[in-house]
Amino acid sequence: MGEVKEVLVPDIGDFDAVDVIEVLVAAGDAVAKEDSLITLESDKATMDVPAPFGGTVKDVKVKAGDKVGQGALILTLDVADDAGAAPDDATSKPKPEPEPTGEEAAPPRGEPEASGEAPAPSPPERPTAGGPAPAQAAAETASFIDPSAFSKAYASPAVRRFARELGVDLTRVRGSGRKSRILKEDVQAFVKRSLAESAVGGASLPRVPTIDFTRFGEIERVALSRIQKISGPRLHASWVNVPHVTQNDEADITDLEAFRQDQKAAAKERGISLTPLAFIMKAVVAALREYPALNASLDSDGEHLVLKRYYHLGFAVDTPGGLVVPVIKDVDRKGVLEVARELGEISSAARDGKLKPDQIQGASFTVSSLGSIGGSFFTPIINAPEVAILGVGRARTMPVWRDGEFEPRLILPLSLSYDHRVVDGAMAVRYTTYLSKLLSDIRRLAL
Ligand code: CAO
Repeated sequence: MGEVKEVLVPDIGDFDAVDVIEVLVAAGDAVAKEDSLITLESDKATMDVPAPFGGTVKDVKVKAGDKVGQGALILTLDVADDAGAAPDDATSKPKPEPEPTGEEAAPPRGEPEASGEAPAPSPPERPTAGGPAPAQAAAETASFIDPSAFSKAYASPAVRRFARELGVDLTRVRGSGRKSRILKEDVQAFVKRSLAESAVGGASLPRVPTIDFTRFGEIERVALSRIQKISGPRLHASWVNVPHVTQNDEADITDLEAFRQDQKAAAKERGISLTPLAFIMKAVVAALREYPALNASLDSDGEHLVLKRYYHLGFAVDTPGGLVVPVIKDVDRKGVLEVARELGEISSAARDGKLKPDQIQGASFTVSSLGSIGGSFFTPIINAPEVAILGVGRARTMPVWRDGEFEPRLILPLSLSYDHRVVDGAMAVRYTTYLSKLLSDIRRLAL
């Protein structure tokens, strides 16, 4: 059994009572000289206190949440005989680490580089040639923290080390810890996100600046939902990979609406909510039959179009957890009432989070209807590798010039986004014109 030594909080510059935010060791742990023991946090920064010598932790005297000042007892160490240099002063300077910039390898301004009398803290990467001699270590323990380096640190040295190992520029990482401190998980999330982004198209994209909004006012950070985390990268992949063009058009659904109102009560008796969307889906499929290139996917060889002989329509559902896109299969083989029934059942399963895997797969074309909420035209993002998506806005009664006079007509806004590699503008507008005709005269749907 070696000698038991106390490890005290070293001089921490102008700060006299700082929070202990992490205790990195426990009784019984073997620590080497310079291993981090605890992490302290002031108003502006965090730093680790390293072990001044190696040994076995005997008794930890602080816990997370304590406030400590210079000279406070951190822990006692059972110092092994061969534990390396054991300075007389049982404190070791904390290790604030400067931001990982190009200046990192250089000693702090005005500090002699590797001098035995180094007065200011140095980053751990700095060559120590086997560690300082006892006299130097003693001199270092008597030194002050450089307050400017301290105030620059927004992550613990352990996290900085972790970030450096992964080549992560911490200035681009948003901290989720208290006072926006960057945690290890933030670095991991940043790496994951970067990998996902670079997988999109292989090229790196210009970056949106990372801003500390707390500089401008109060903020609240809310976690994205599971669905948002899944759908976000897919939407992004489509947006950056597929050259989108959106064709806006309108359909006069006055007659369709009159027919729907006529049928609504009877449908309701059968437990079916007969909304315009069921008619729109039937019309979409009839138009896809005329323009099969919109019910297709670009082959991964980039030289073929895969035309689908099935008509499975995805439809966007707004759920409490975010956007999901379930699928109604074989819309061409179902009647309007059957489609309406499935729309109701599947969208409530989606809202309850009860969709089965086969209900969210296999779409050949997607419809995104915001009509029950409001709005007119918008740019829906293609559900790639599909090549087109129809956005539907809210129908409004508008004055329409017909037979020499204005008539109030119910007009439905339509927005078709298409992959311009596959569909050209002429085909897109032919498709929406055809679709508009079908919706304006639903007798055509029966043909
Ligand atoms: N114009 C005017 N009224 C419309 C309409 C339109 N285009 N579409 C629906 N309505 C009306 C319906 O007729 C119904 O009224 P009535 O009961 O009087 O008939 C009411 O709005 C509610 O419809 P609904 O929402 O129950 O049914 P729906 O078939 O129109 O829509 C669904 C189903 C699942 C598509 C919808 O609930 C939904 O989630 N929409 C949001 C989709 C979305 O978020 N898209 C964006 C994706 S990109 O972020």
